Amino acid sequence: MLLLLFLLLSTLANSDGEGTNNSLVLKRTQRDLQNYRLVRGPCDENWFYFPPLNSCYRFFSDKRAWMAAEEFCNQLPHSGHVASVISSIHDNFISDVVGAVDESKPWAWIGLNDRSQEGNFTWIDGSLYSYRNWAQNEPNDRGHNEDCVTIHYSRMNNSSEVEETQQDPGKPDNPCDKNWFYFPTLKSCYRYFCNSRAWQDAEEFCNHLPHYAHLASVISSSHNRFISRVIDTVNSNKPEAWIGLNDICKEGTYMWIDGTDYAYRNWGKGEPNDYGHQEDCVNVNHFRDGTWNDAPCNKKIGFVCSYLLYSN
Ligand code: MAN
Ligand code: CA
Repeated sequence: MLLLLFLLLSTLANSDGEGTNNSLVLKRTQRDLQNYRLVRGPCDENWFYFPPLNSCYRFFSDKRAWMAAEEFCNQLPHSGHVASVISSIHDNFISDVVGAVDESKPWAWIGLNDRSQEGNFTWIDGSLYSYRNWAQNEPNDRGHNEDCVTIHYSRMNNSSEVEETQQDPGKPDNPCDKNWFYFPTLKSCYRYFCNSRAWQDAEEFCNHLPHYAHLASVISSSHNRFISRVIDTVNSNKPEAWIGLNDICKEGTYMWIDGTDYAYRNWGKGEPNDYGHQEDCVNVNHFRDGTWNDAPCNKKIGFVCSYLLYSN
């Protein structure tokens, strides 16, 4: 899933002393800034100005764990933080800041977290935690493994939601075996093996692991990003890796080896092309970017296995 994009807040040198009476500021905001448009204002290049808080914001699409994102922000010239969100107008503004960089408005870290005490949410920059915009059933601390918060704006209605999300894959208390990473939506665990194998050998290797795994299926763009990150933890050069998709049984009819519906697709441009009429197995990272390619099944590359955490 999601995670690891992040937003950054940098508060400009504040000439009006404290100047952070948020409720007063927000009344003015709601009256004056209904049709707020992104402007650079006094901010550095590539940053956007939010006048009510006299602060600058920038979305970084680099994938980082939450704490690494915060440290990244701290080390920028203006010494920022992962951003707080204090009102619905602020929320919409931040959505636009993300959208300015990536139209799909992907998941992004914000500064909210309950890392120090479960259930006690605080903003890393010290803002008051009063505005809330949790998605339905959040925060749920799924797998007792979720202490950091992302935002995500739906493309369809531009409504906002906030979902607490998994922190680093591989955090010590993740419910998967050591070196495996948890994907809560499917309650399943993933690991990338760099040892090169043909597709069928890779599938058999997965089957013989303690948990009876398969080559991984991919069901969504966030799932695809998650799998890319799992590979990154072993090799950040974005190596091609087998996943469970194949059209071995019938040319052009793709199936996931674990029985997952073939609905989500993330083919690279021009793929699948059954190049030389001999490509029936699928790998990710065709262009080192998570996209898929059909390739010859006897090609030897690394692969991603997954197992269900709670199988009946
Ligand atoms: C290129 C493309 C792919 C194909 C490989 C085979 O990258 O044509 O579709 O699978 O070559 O090596
Ligand atoms: Ca191909």
